[in-house]
Amino acid sequence: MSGIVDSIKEIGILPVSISITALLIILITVFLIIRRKKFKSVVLKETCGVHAFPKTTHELTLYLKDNLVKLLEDIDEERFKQAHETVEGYLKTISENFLLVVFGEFNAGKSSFINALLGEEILATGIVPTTATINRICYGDTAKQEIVFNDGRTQVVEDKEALFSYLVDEENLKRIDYVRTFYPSNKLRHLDIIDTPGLNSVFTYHEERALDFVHKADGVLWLFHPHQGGSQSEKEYLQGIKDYGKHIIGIMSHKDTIKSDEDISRLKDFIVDNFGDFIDQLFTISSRQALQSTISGDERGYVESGIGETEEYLTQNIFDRTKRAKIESVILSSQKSASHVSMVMGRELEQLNETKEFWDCIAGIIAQEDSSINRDIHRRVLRNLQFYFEQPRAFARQEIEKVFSCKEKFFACFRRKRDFTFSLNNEFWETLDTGGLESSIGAIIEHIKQRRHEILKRVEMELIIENEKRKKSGQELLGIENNRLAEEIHDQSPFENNEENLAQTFLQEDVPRVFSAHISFAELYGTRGKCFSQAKAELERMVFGSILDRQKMLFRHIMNRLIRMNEKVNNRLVQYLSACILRGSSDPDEFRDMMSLLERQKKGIDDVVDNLKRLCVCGNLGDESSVNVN
Ligand SMILES: Nc1nc2c(ncn2[C@@H]2O[C@H](COP(=O)(O)OP(=O)(O)OP(=O)(O)O)[C@@H](O)[C@H]2O)c(=O)[nH]1
Ligand SMILES: [Mg+2]
Repeated sequence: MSGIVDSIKEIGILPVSISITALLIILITVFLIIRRKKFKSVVLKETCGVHAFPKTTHELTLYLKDNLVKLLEDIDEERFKQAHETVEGYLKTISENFLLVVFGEFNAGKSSFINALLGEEILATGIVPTTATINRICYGDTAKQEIVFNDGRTQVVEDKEALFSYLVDEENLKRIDYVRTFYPSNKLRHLDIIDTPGLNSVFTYHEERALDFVHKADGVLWLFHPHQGGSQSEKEYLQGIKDYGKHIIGIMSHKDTIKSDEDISRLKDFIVDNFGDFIDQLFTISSRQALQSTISGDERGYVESGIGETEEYLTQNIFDRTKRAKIESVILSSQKSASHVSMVMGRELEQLNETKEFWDCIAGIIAQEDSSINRDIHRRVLRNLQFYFEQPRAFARQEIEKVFSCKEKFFACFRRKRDFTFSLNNEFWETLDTGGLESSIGAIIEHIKQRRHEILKRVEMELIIENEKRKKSGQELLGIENNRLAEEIHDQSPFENNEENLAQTFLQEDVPRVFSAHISFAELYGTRGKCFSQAKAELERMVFGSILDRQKMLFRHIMNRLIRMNEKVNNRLVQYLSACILRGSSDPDEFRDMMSLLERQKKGIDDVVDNLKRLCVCGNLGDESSVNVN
């Protein structure tokens, strides 16, 4: 025991701290391994139910099919069909060779670079646009070339000259799908290189076909000519390739034609400044020097040419791991397609959200304003009704006053001749044709005027006769002059100035009520049993009561009409918004369902994109030999 203590003492402080550090390192490493394992199982458990990282094309295909392809299939919308087909296309090629596609403007040095890379002049090169068709360079035990026709037939090419003269004919060119070049290079074991006709060359037909390889490419080499490069069209092509999520490696050729190292860095800087966003790396090489030194075994020339550095990069990233690189390429391309769909959906969701907010806001305002709008309408209508009914009210008041003042005057004149006044009164009202009142205000006015005139004449006659009698019998004459009474009665007529007003709007409907009240009054008054003030009060109650009822009714009617109008406007607004913006749906619930479906779909796709990103970034895909291309 004491031995152990002694030995600890002997070890001292420093070695103890070293052991603690070692222990910590071990613990952190164990923790990281556990975390990594956990991450792997979580990622794939959540997604494809596979508990290991996809080490085979089969596993990845399964994952993508079960998730991304299925999701895109379920979306079932025309505009996402292309993404669906693209991802399916990637999956179909997953077991095929890695496709390294060489693009660039014509004469940039594409074919020469491939020759330099493979160490033999297997492709034709030249200062005029040379590569007329797509050239696929694959592994073969022996070097040979064949033409693959559009119908699938193949024809072996005897020599380069024969091929060249065959391709000069444009008609022949149209019959060709591509030219296949077999070459025994280990670099080509699991990789095909595609040499393309230069962009902006004369071979437009095959140039277009070359662009078909943009999305098929697993890796892209872009050749820049140091003295001709930097065009806008190059930028556009590069942007297009980048949009497909492809890795692009930039190669500036013709290094041997650049005078000084300074110029080399200046030209490199120019390319990086202008195209740096598109390319992962930029290498400067002399294909001519590289090929020559490979053939002649000139090691110094080989190093000087710059091909070594390029080759090393390509070996590390592609040639030595083509199967992995292929999987990564499929992951990246699928991720790009899915991201695109997600982006489109995101934009659409944003728009729909804005619409929904706008819609909800309008609905809120309508709901809030409804009562205040109605209150406002209420006030306005009430005010107007007061105004409108002022006229019938005044009219009724005048009528009542007039009737009574006339009668009072008559009573004053004919204190002893009451019967006459009664008969006069009855006659006036009885002759009024109430049946046709509603249809013609003018007729009423005319009737009233005529009857008044007749009554006036008769009153005047009665007065004259009465006074004649009085004169004969020496009695006191009645104090009111005939014409003065006539004038007074005439002036009291409310119809003289109101004709126009009466003919207007709802006043028309109220006049008959006032008159029918008059008729009742006449009947009432005709019973003789009631005293004057009582009769007047009764008449007022009837007339004003009827006006008030009418007023209320009209008010209710106007209110209902306005509310209905308001509802119609609201409904129409909702319908408009629904029809125009809500993807053809006029049903708010349907709209909300659509939005949540879109949200769910986007979420599903985003999850897959996240997983694919993690696979690319964190995925230690292991060494090449562990990849099983099944
Ligand atoms: N000095 C020098 N010449 C080169 C180099 N690379 C290519 N060339 C020459 O440039 C010309 C065009 O080269 P190609 O390889 O045919 O160019 P390309 O891009 O394939 O051209 P197209 O097939 O017509 O699109 C040829 O004459 C080549 O010999 C280089 O690095 N140095
Ligand atoms: Mg070429």
